[in-house]
Amino acid sequence: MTQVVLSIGSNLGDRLARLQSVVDGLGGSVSAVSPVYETDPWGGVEQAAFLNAVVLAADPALDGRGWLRRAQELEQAAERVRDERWGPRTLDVDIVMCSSGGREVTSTDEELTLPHPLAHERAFVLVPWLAVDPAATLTVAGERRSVEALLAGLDPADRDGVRLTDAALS
Ligand code: A4P
Ligand code: MG
Repeated sequence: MTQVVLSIGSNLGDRLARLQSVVDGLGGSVSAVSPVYETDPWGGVEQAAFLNAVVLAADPALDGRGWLRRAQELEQAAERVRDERWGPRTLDVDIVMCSSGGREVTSTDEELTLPHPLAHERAFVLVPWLAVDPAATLTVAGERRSVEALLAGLDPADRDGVRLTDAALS
């Protein structure tokens, strides 16, 4: 059994519908879904605000690569065009972390880096993740850290750029 934490985001078109397509596409594998947040763009590209959420999912048949394939299929279904790095997108599905048999899976492969190398710096990942799993932990530079502490260590301006919305994924 592998469990994953997925970060999902959209800033093009019907953003909420794009996020919902992930929950629908994963169906019975989904174990929890965070609230939806509107977030200032991260990464220095001038672009519209994102909607972001975090989905927890589990599937006995998928390993890390299998999850990456599922994530890319969901992006393709949302007509994602790979254009500018960190630029606008209909749907982005990133694997924040993956665990198998209760142990965190690590990978330094460029194709699939686990845990996601930038997740700990991104309030748009940490805020929804903490909301859906207050006890969440993430390994950063070989050290297991609570998501709560990682979030507390970010620039307050980054945290303020992540705003809870009334929208909900079902
Ligand atoms: N890849 C490696 N590891 C992973 C992983 N753990 N999960 C590879 C997903 N993919 C992983 O991704 C590039 C390659 O990363 C893939 O081929 C995959 O094999 P991509 O999605 O094709 O390209 P990208 O998304 O433009 O680049 P990148 O670096 O993945 O960007 P991010 O990290 O996805 O960031 N601001 C806000 N507020 N909210 C957002 O959601 N998203 C981004 C995109 C930028 N700014 C944002 C947001
Ligand atoms: Mg991505």
